[in-house]
Amino acid sequence: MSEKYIFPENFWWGSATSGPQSEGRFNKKHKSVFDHWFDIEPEVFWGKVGPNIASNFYNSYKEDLAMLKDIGLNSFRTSIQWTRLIKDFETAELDEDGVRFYNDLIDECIKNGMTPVIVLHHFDLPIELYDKYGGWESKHVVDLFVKFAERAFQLFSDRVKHWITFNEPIVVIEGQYLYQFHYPKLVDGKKAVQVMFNLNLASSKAIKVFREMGCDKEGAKIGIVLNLTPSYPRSENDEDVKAAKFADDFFNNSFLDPAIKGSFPKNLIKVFQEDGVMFEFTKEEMEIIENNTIDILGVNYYQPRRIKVKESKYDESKGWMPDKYFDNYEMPGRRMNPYRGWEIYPESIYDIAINIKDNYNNIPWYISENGMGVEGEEKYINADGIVEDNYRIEFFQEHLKYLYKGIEEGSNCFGYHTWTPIDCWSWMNAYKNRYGYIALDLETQKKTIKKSGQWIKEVSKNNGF
Ligand code: BGP
Repeated sequence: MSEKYIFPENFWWGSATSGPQSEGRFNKKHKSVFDHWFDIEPEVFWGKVGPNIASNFYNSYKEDLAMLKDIGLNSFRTSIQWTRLIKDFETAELDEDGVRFYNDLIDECIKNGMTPVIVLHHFDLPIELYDKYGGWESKHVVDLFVKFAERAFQLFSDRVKHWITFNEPIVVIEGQYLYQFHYPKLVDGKKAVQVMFNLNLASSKAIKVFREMGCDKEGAKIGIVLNLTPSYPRSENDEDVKAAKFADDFFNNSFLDPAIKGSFPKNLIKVFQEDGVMFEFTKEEMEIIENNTIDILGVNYYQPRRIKVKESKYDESKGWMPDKYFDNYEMPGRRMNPYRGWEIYPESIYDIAINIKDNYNNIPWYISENGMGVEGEEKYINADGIVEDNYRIEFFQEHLKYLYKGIEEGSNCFGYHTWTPIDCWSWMNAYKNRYGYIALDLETQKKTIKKSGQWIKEVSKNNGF
């Protein structure tokens, strides 16, 4: 690898947050599943801190966006909350204050020279739609989402040229239907598989409407953000390799394939059919998925997945679970981020880049999240009051070097966004681990640029380091 890393022209140096994690619930007329969960069970959230105030972005977006400009960012991703923009979910009647807020936010972003990237769903299903219809289990909810998407395109696509249907749809399945970290913490593999199909369908239907409205003709692009966790087998032994392939199909390719190739991985469908958990679909729905693939892909990368053949006894009491086909493997000597409990393995970014190039038509893509959550950053505050987060700078540099190598070998990557610009609310972990370029004092809401914020400014200016 070379010693200077200069990235392609017009490269995106940016950062991402989401509506529910930054705005606070101010003036929001509806509750998302997370709002509701916090209202009924605040004790499950770290320090009993919920999304009510979050990072106060609803009130401070002007100052916040000016700070992002200050640290050199040229692009910024957030999400529109369905529960803020829409007053009546059935008719998609608009909430006037929601319209005003997102209009101003987008204008302000552009005024500050940052390309806005707008997501339509970041884990924030309206609770009413879960209670009434079972949320993503229901095809009616899929259609209501499409109505919401259509409204957003009508309102903002004159200025927003990069749209994302879903952020990390597999996490909805893992959190809500398999591993109990999203409300209402079900363990139901069959429903999980139906939701896998329905979320793919919702994304494709929204893309279809986007193109029917002619947004693409006005130069706008649409895609999806997937958290790719490449599965590495414990050994080259056939059984380990097969287990890793299944994990890849279930956790990554179940969205990557439909989004880019318009079809589901064959082996996965075979397993679903043989195990009696196949999703319900019509021929027409499958054609919608086939014909409405994405223009751009966002990849959130935090950690790899290490897999071995199933050795533990499968717990039948849980019904069908993907875990029937693999065990997670704790590789000896792996490097960990102890605060988040995630392995640090920057090499994966290169593997992802090459996989997209070789197996996914070298579609234009970008890193839409990469970051390191650290607890207790106060202890790194220096005499000037600045968090000296050298570990974060090193983390970014290491990942960028592998991204660079992938680009050098022809992968079509156009940007690098970190998670997150300003410390924000992290679901059940609330404000335990901080990820930002900018520190947030939760008591006073004061925001201070960290050393990594000064660092990215230089990187962005030089288009590399
Ligand atoms: C991603 C999500 C983000 C964000 C990030 C950090 O999975 O898209 O919403 O929260 O991970 O993870 P966490 O907040 O769980 O530490």
